[in-house]
Amino acid sequence: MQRLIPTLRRDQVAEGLISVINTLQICAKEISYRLHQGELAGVLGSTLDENIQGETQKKLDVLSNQLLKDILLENKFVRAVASEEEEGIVDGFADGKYLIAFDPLDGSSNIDINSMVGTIFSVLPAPTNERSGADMFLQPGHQQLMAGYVLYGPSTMLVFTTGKGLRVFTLDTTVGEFLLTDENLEIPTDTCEFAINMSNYRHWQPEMRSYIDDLLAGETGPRCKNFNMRWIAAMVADVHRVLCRGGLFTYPWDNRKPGKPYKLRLMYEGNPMAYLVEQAGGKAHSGEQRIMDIEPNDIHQRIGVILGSANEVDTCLSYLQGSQSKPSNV
Ligand code: FBP
Repeated sequence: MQRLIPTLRRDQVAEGLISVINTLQICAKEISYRLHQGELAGVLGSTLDENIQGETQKKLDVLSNQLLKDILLENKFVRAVASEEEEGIVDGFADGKYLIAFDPLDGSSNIDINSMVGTIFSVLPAPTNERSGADMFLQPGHQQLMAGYVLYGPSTMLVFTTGKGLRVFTLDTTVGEFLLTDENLEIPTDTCEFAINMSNYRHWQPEMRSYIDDLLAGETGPRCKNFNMRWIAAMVADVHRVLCRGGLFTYPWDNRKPGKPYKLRLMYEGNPMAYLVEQAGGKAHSGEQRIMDIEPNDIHQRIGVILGSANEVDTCLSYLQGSQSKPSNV
């Protein structure tokens, strides 16, 4: 089986990006080790702090963030990093070519129940103009040079793209190496599976409720087929399932918190996942536009997310845009 770095060389990926992914996989192995040690490593549970998003920080959120930050900032190709756990960006090398945005441990509420979590990353070019600070990161997702995630599940997997399809590597713990296990994941165009936090039903727009109502109506409803639902409560794991066998994942607009209608973050959740999904033949939309075309206004900006099997994303959008003629059998 092929190892990570030779695969990238074969794909003629730029040396700087190879160096960055190499650094990321070093961090991933360390985080994976701590997670698999679980309670034995004494890192489960929460800190007494909240992150800048107002969410309780898990000890492993803090540890993963520190690891990624420290190790990435030693890489001479890294100009700066932005993290879910950091209010501002952290500068690296002044002549570094790349900006890395990451969610160090997505789905961290799953840690204490020994369920799946992951690290999500997005690599952008460092601007050559006068831009500095957080402004450097404010580029639309279609500028990403590389994006991916590490899924810490029963096995640890590294899934990423440099714009030439999706590569999937699995950590072989006997040799401590990521080995290529899938060359080119592709998302089926149609699906019978969806992922949404149903407990928010009453907070959604009527159009989203109507779309979900029709999925739930099954084969006797307007969609004329039965749909199954899955919700792992970690975007990284839900998107991984969508990449592996199709599906629709959404975290839509809701009105739970006045002025804060979205949950997921653009720079280190929406954009990297959108890049992967599109590379796998799927679609990723905010409900208003293609996610990768959004011009960001803040490194912690939140957006709506609807992604997955292309035809199902289109159907969902047709409800949201009020243009659906009741589908017969999509
Ligand atoms: P964190 O990165 O802070 O854990 O939050 C993001 C997230 O976990 C997503 O991965 C997931 O889709 C969503 O929150 C789950 O939200 P909910 O609490 O509604 O199930």
